[in-house]
Amino acid sequence: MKIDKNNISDHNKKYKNSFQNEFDFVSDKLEKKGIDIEEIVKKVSDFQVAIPSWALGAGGTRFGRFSYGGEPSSLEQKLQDVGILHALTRSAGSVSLHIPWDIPKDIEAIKEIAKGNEITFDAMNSNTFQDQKDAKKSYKFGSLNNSDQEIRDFAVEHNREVIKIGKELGSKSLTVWLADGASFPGQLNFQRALDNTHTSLKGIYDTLPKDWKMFIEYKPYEPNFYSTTIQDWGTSLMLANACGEKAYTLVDLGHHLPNTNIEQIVATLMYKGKLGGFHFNDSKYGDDDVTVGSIKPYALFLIFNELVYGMENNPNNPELAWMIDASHNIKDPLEDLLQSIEAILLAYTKALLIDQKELREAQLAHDVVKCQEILQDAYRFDVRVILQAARLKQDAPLNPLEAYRSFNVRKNLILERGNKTIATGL
Ligand code: PSV
Ligand code: MN
Ligand code: MN
Repeated sequence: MKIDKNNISDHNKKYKNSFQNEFDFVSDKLEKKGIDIEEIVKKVSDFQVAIPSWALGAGGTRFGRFSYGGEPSSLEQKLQDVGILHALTRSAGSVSLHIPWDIPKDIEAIKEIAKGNEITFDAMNSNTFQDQKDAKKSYKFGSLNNSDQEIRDFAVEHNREVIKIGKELGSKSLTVWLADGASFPGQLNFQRALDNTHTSLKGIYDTLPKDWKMFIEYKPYEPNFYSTTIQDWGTSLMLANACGEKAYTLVDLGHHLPNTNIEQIVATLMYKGKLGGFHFNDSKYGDDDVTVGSIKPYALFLIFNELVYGMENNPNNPELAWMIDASHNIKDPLEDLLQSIEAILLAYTKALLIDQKELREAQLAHDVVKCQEILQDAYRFDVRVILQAARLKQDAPLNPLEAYRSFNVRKNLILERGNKTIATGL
């Protein structure tokens, strides 16, 4: 199943007039504020977010999994799905693979399919939180932090293997997320667990190719409910600093305790040039992984304000590896990803509207009310037509979700792949 370009142009013809009226109106309004809409449109069209291979099927919870028809059951099909998202948005031009779920059987063939779908390979993810069939060692009591040297070596070796596969595919980074921790007090010696994690990460880092980066993810709890060895951004940053200049912290929006000020964490990491990766999702309670922007869109906007500021003012911080890390169990996974992409771009665009000079002046004048007005004025501005303009410029549909439905994408995927499908992944 591929998106037919003729369908896209028919779709756009249908909406072209109303789009143009709206665009002219918004462009005029922004001009009065001294903002060049074309500059914003350009930035929005350049923004690319990676799609994780494990979000293309319906996710499950520990209470069950409800499969969704037409889910991809092979890496080839996952790439096709990302190709569909990219054709509909032009903002999803890369995929993030998880090994061993996505081990390519024929590297060259996989690269060809990716190329045909205009997809590149973003960060590779290792998996030391599950035991694979017939595995020689078990991660039940930890992987990189394990008290058993042989298990640590086994986990380090797996990460090296992931780097090797990634190198062949053209990826340039490795993301390490660990489930390592303890479920009960006394189970683990915190200092030894941290020291083991440090040594193991260094063992992985030392085999990283010159032009690669390593991203260290943190998470306060789950699957362990008493302690997690890399529990927060401070621990991640400490380990990244201990590994070296190619190691960075990765912020996943769902990996914070409720009400944490994530925008401040982002600012702190960028100030030190150590924010490497970013996982988008939304949450109400914990690592809920629900659709981006579905619960706290204003918080997302405030985070983007810091990201935009950092991208403009912290040249020491590398370009960020953006990824959606959401998966859920009831929606069509592709529709959900389209909603997430839209929410990310909306928050980014609104953050681009903030007049940073004016904000700085208001801050220096301690005009607290004005500061808030400046932020909220940008947040309340309807920027949807700017996203449409970015898509139109790249021959993508003005309304991706509607196009997805009217092109009968899911129906065709079900016809091709069947109704009772299960994708590999979480
Ligand atoms: C588990 O919490 C998790 O959601 C992490 O965020 C990882 O990035 C992802 O799974 C894949 O391992
Ligand atoms: Mn994540
Ligand atoms: Mn997570």
